[in-house]
Amino acid sequence: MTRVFVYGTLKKGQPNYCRMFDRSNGRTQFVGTAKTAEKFPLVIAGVHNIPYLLNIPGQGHQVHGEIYEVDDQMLEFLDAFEGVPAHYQRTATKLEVKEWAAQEDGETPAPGSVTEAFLYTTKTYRPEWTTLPTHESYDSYGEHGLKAVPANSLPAYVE
Ligand code: PCA
Repeated sequence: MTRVFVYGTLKKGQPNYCRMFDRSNGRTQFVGTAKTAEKFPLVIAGVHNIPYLLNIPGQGHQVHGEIYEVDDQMLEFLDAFEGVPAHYQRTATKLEVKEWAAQEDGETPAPGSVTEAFLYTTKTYRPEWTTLPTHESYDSYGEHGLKAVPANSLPAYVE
């Protein structure tokens, strides 16, 4: 199992959450909520209004999201779905735990403790995206009005 931190359309209540729980894509288990230990610019960009975490540590906000454990099949699905490596790259990052779900096995980190997981960041962003407003917590249905445009077929991030 691999830990993945999601901050965008894969979060609970967001448009692609269901994909992580489609058993034909693999298996997923919720682990907890967290925020990135470092700041990153989280912007909404492109014709599909997609959230992108620009790989520029130290700028923007500590970004809030959810940690899931996924099996190899789901990890492969997510990598393909996120357009790795052209659109996003899967990178490891340190996270500050907010709340941890009770697990049968393994320890329960205290709120505020640091853990690690993979997340989808991008270095292949357009230069002008660095001037977009940054968000602390993504919500496709938020006041910004930039609702994510559903992609019905892969690749999801054709510009
Ligand atoms: N999906 C991934 C990266 C951005 C997106 O919309 C996520 O939710 O973390």
